[in-house]
Amino acid sequence: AAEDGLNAWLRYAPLPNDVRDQAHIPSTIVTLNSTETSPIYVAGQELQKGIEGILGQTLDVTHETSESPSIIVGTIDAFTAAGGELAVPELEEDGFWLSTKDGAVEIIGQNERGALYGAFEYLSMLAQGNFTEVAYATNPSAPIRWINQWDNMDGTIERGYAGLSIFFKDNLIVSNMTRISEYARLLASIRVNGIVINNVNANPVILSDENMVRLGKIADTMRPWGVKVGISLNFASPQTFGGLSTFDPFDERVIAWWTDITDKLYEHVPDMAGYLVKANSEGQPGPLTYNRTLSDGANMFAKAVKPHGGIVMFRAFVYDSVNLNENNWKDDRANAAVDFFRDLDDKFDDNVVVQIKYGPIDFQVREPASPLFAHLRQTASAIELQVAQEYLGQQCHLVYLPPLWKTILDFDLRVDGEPSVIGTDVLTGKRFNKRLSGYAAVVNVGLNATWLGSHLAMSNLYAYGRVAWDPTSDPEAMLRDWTRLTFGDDPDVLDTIASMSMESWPAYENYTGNLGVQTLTDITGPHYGPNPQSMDNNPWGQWTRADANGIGMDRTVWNGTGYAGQYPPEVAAAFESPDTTPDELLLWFHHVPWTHALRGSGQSVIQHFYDAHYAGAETAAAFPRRWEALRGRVDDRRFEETLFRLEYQAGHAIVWRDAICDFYANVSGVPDERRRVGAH
Ligand code: GCW
Repeated sequence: AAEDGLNAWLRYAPLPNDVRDQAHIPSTIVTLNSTETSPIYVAGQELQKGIEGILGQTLDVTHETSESPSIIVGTIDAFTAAGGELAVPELEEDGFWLSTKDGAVEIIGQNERGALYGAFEYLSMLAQGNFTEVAYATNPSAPIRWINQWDNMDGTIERGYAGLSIFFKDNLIVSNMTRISEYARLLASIRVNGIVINNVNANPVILSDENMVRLGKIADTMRPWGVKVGISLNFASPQTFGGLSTFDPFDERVIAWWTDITDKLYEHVPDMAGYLVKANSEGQPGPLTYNRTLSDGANMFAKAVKPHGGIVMFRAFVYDSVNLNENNWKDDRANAAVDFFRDLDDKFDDNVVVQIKYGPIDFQVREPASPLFAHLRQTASAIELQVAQEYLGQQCHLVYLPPLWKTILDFDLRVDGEPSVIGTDVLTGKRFNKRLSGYAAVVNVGLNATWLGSHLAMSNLYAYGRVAWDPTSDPEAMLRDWTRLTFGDDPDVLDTIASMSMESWPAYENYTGNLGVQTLTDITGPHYGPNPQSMDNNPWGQWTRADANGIGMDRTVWNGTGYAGQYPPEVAAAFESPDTTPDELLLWFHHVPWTHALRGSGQSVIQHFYDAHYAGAETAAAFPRRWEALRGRVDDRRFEETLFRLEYQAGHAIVWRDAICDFYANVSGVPDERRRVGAH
């Protein structure tokens, strides 16, 4: 049972006999590369193991092609060289062709990584008892599909809720690679092709000689799974770690130091993916210290990795928390990213990718899409999502995130009045003709045997990979696949998990922060639990401006912080007025009286707060009851562990409801029409 946790959606649980009987698959696996470190070899092993588990059939793996039908796995080049003929539609990097027609199975990748993805796809079908004949090619929406770990060198994890790091201990990379290899397998199955292993708040000791050697081991461990490794850098390393007197990116010694470090790293990791850099943000050092621009800083690293084929992910999460003042009506942290990056669009080297959090503030329960996506026409860009539920219940609450991500990925920025949908136009690179673009997600897997500390939270990790491959993926369809793979195909289990998960983010939004006011959690500390009073008078610029008269940030151009004007004209015009701003973002863009009537329901803002909180808590209260009905249909351990979490969530949702309702009843002085608030 413990193993089920580590295998996550790759359990390869036996199908029932009557289902097994319907499977007619070839009896041999042919791998067109037998080198043990190749993804093709790994694909062969995985197919063998999966089919054994799912169907109870033991297949031979060979690398000799033959006349009899087989499951053949290889690259398109190897397949053609072996005499295979294929009318395959155009495959792009990491793409694959899967055909199960005519009793044979062809799994053909554009490269080895793609072939491995195809093997996992085929196994996912089998594991779900899906034996239909298919023949199709699929390609990734974007070349960058990465994970960011916020793991610290001492083994703790920033915003980690599932135990200590699988990568680090005592300022060293661990020497036992078991969990890292298991993680790489999961990542390969969701088509993630890169991982940055250390926290963006980076400790330079990652660059020690011993850590470079061990980084090489991690890369060797992950390479067969097609996952490339990268690291986060601390901008001040030349000084704090290298002993130089400066870290000015224009200083020759600094440039030489980084070049040397980079060359050494590539000796250990010849295919290192690149660097991730958080600079001049939340106390981190950066080029601004020396009056150099952010692009000057990014380009210094870009030039160092360029000869090795590496890229630099440079975070757009730059803001000045020292000079923000809530008493100034025009001050707004949401403006920071565009203010910092707008004029740099033609200044970045071509291997720099600006990595942009989905919204302008910080992974809130609801944010508008970052307007920076509309400003970077020449600079490569990637979106940063968060699988770690930092502001979203920290894996103690069930919150299925793809519906939230979809609000961003489906958003049309209308750049120059043309369709500019973030997922399908911008992040694919198509809209602005970019070679590099894509996705990064912050993931906080730890040593916990469920990876994320919660069985149900794993659907977010699974769906992340699928969304990065295809941003139009349907949230519920992904969830149903994940559930069948993780819990089997009992229809009640499937329906219960699917419906609870689909209701979970709307419920969480209901019992936390509504109408775009942000999550209303404790931002002075753990980002957990209700703390609406912390959402004003704080130096971080996460404000609601709530007082006796009203609530919300006035971000209009005519009277507010001007943030709405950072969007292209059509979008800016819509956000400029409360009459055309969607209700769910009303308080993000406007400061309104408590009695302001919502467009949709006609309800007042304050009454909506009350009603939404009661509705959200009610949804959460039903979760444990709905789960209870599955007793005996899910193995005891996962049943009990999940029940525990859902009961906790139901209780905590009441804590949230009452804290928020009472707080705003006091601030606004407007009572609940239905007399619930203050009366319990
Ligand atoms: O919101 C903040 C988080 C920090 C994080 C930072 C960032 C890694 O609370 O923990 O630091 O965002 O994204 O850089």
